[in-house]
Amino acid sequence: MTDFFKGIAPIRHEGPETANEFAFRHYNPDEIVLGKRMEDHLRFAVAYWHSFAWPGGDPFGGQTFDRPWFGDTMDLARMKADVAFEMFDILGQPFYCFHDADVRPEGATFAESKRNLDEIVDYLGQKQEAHKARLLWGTANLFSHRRFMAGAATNPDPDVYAYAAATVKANMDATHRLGGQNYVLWGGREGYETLLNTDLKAERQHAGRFLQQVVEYKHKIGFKGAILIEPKPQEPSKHQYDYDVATVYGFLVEFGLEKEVKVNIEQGHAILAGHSFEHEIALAASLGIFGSIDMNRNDYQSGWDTDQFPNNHAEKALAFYEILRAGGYTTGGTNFDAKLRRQSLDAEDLILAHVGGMDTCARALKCAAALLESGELEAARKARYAGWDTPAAKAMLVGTLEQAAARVTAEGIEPEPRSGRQERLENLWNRYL
Ligand code: XLS
Ligand code: NI
Ligand code: NI
Repeated sequence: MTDFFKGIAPIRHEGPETANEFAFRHYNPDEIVLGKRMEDHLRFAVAYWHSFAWPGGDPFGGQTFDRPWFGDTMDLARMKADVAFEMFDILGQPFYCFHDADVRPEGATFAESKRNLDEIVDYLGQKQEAHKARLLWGTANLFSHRRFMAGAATNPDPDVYAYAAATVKANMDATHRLGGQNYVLWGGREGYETLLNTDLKAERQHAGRFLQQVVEYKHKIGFKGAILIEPKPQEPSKHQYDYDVATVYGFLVEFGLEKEVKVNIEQGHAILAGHSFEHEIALAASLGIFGSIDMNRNDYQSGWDTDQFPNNHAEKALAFYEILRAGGYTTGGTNFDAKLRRQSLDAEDLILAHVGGMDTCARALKCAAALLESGELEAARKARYAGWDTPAAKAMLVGTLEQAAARVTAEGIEPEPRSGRQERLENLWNRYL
């Protein structure tokens, strides 16, 4: 035991009326929602990078957090893992996620970095045996080190492609060994700053081939989890090749991977792309590529990916409604890709940020489930498209343009505009919040 969280007992569900800060008001793992335990619906994960590796810097200043495990020795990496699992025990969430760079010190050579990773993965494996938390997904950090400044798989230097391949292979092996349920690729540097020095066509081809190789390797080692791409439109790159769900889907089809790869959708990234979170989820579900989510929120004025903890259940309810409508997660989950504000220095802040985030999501899930169960919104949606249930309408979709056109004169069609009833449906939503 470390003494980082000293005195903080495991968080329990006490209900909405409790005055206890260190309690769940809405998250009740065993409560049944639409026939399934809440824990199994939400599948919460803690992100190692924000909670245990991030020092609290911003573009104007460095480290604000003073954590006893900061540093780059293996002993400190083990202490970090100890603290992480102590937090997982306090929160009781079933999963966590990491990048290689979060859990192990960088070595002087690739071989040393790999040795460090393997050693810490053994340690995490022992931790998993003694504790509840399991790996939701692993990933490689292909964006922090300067070697990746011009991209990983899309780097103009083929040596960096090789280095990225070695890094991803090591991380897929690590994820597989820990029984991870997914492997994520976020292409933070897979894009460009200026077209003046960029061969856009070659870079996209290399990224596509890289992803095919990842999928081939997954099958070779018998990894049963899902491969997930995490779309983001920009930041750090000016233009990123995996802009949003629609762009990623086009990319997957181009490289024959739409049946092999799904998406990990992040709230903040959806907003940066000019979409709503629920739009991205609904689109992915309709394309058959919905995998998992990174839960957070942006600051709505700054226009950055600020990775804040969610605190607005009404907003998240729309997202969970789409997840429920899609049948829920399979291998995916709700990963808090969220970090404290840099002034939130205390161990308590780390716990309470997650408690608030988990409660926000649980409350959102309950609202979404109640509305789905009532069938009211689905009935309204169905009624709006009811015209398509007629044989004449269906026939148009298999016939020709001329046949569809001919109906207008033959049947004397003059379309009758109908209300979309948006405000009525918004009022309906509000009754369930
Ligand atoms: C950054 C991304 C990153 C991925 C994992 O914006 O969200 O944290 O989730 O590499
Ligand atoms: Ni993310
Ligand atoms: Ni992000």
